[in-house]
Amino acid sequence: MPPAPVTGFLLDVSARERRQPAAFCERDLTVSDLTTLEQTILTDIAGAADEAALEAVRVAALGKKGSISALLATLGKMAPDERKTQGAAINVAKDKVTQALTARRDILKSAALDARLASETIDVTLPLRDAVAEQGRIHPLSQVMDELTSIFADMGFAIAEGPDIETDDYNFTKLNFPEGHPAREMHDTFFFNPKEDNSRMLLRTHTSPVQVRTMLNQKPPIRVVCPGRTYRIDSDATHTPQFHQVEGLVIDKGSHLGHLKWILHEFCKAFFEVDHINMRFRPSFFPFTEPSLEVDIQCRRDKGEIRFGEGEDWLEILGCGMVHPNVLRACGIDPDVYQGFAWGMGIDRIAMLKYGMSDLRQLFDSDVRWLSHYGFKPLDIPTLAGGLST
Ligand code: 2NM
Repeated sequence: MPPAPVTGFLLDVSARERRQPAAFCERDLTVSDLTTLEQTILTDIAGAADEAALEAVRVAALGKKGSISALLATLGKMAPDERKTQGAAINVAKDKVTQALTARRDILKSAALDARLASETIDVTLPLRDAVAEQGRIHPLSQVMDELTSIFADMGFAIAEGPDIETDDYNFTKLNFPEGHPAREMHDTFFFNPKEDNSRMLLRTHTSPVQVRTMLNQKPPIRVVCPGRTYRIDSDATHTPQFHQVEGLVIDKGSHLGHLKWILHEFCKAFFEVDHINMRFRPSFFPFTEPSLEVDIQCRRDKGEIRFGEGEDWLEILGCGMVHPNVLRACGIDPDVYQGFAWGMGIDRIAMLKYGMSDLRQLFDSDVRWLSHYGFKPLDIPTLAGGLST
């Protein structure tokens, strides 16, 4: 059986119901319906837990397809009288909903802000974390090298460097270590294999060959300091096969031991950052100087700490002397016109003393935990004016 023909009335109603919210068609609208709609929306507003939920309620009521907008759209089809009363009632409901939305939004906004303030607290008493670029550390040996060179540069010395691989001639012969002389055995030397002409290169056993190169290349007066890596076959608790030295050289017509003592005294005060220090000069022997001296500084050791300028102990820190005439001659300087003095000092041990390290080998371990404790910040560059180590 075919379906019964649909009457115009029924069709009309169903069409209206498809367009409009089911319970609130314009023809059915009563005061109590509007109140119910308004109540429903206000309840939804009050129940919206956050700003997104509130926005959904607003769209459902006041958006293009919202329930209140739909009611307002029906006004156009009403008789003028009806439009007046219904229009006023709907607009009152719309205003209430709008006000409720605004009030609820304010509450939710400030609640959201409170929640953020509670969860994003900053403890201003926490220590600053270094920027990535500032997390690296300068190795204490590099720091000490920088301290030494800034002290001597401040006194007017030039800084000179040379190669780690040297000739036998520059490392020994020109420094008055005669061929086959036992003095050469004082330095246990790393030699390379001999070349065809039987000469041998070596790893420099001291930085003195840099001074040889300076004397060969410059005319006096000379004031130079040479820091760098040095090598000797020696490995135990207090020696590493590679170590560091700084040597100094002054050559002029009237240079004498008094000048040398003043320079070393000023250097020690500046390096150990004390106003007063006692030094002791003892006679010694080096092939390249005559006379030769060893220098001790007075100190007190207690409980692993060392203090300078007081106490009963003496600490040997360097060797020095007047440059031997044979060395001057071998380096093209006339010893009847010029004279000079020189000194040499191991850096590793004085770095440990100054910064309270217990084991020499830690300097060469490349342990990043050790370095983050003993290392220096890259921008804290040592200067005499700004402080060497602080
Ligand atoms: C020392 C002790 C004494 C020294 C001598 C020279 C040169 F090249 F001028 F002859 N340079 N360094 C010297 C003098 C080094 O180290 C303990």
